[in-house]
Amino acid sequence: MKRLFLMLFIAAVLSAGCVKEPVALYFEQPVLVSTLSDTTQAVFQVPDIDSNGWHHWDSGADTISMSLYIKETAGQNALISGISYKIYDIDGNMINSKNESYIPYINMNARGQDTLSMSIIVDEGDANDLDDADGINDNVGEGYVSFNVNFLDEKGNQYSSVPVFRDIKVIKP
Ligand SMILES: [Ca+2]
Ligand SMILES: [Ca+2]
Ligand SMILES: [Ca+2]
Repeated sequence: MKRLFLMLFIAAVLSAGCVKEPVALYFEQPVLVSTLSDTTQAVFQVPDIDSNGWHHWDSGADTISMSLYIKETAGQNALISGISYKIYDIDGNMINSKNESYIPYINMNARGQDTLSMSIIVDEGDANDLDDADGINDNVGEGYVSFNVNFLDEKGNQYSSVPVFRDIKVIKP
């Protein structure tokens, strides 16, 4: 009889624990936090190859590789499907964006960490947009680049990390 009472007690405790389950579900999604390895202003030296000024469709461009340190903080496995970046002018207008997909996806274990790199390309068109946005057409401009890490949980739900920003500048070399 005592044993039966004990079993009922345990069952009661277990079922009481289940009541909290909907709250726990909220925590079942992976969370990826990303930080830039280098947060200093990145200076792009974009050549004006034909010397007619920076223009869209002209071939001058500069590329800088940027590294993102990525950490899973919610204790859930994740799959990284890609990184996207956006370039903004000094007023916050988006002037370009690019996605890099990882095939196959990169496994990120719960509480795991990884470092991923992405090449940021600023061409003459981007350089001209950044230059002109500050109101002075002087072949110097500033803006921002933002990064999002795109990932899935083990059920296939898709998420994106909170974007991180880095200051950028364009000059003619
Ligand atoms: Ca040009
Ligand atoms: Ca210009
Ligand atoms: Ca300018």
